[in-house]
Amino acid sequence: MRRILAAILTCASLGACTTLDTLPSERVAEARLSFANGVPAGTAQLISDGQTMTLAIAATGLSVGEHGFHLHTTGRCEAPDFKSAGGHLNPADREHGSLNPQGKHLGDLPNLVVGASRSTSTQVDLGVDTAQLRDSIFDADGTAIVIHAGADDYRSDPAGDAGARVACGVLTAAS
Ligand SMILES: [Cu+2]
Ligand SMILES: [Zn+2]
Repeated sequence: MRRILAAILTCASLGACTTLDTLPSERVAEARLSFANGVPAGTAQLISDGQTMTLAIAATGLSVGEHGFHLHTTGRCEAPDFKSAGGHLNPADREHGSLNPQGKHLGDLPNLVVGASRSTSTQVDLGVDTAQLRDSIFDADGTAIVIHAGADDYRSDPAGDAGARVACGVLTAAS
């Protein structure tokens, strides 16, 4: 923890926090996301500091606005609708959404917010311990990352009413 804090302070004092490699971290998995027409939509990396997991994503080519963003239960991205990725990653058998009293799914993530650049990058603390998440992500059928056309309302079961699946990528173990 002290090392992480030191790294954050260092990067704050340098005025640049764009790289992750200043943190004591291990790349656990990565994904390349594509739109239904095959055009690249960005990359995601799953990073562990040994205790927690962070998902870092950089996406591009999205429409302006908020986009639902989830881990889906099956690591298969078949265009055009990406239904092959299944529902949200949900090993604890909860309902969808952080605003749902019965929620939330392990795969529920905050909406991506996209401005005029049509691009976005963010990091999400997944809030679970590393071992549990590894087991869920690297289960027999793998895991996909999906970006939706619309915003997730964090409430509507089972998928937040976030609309069509516009981009998808399969998480693979980092080499
Ligand atoms: Cu989704
Ligand atoms: Zn969900």
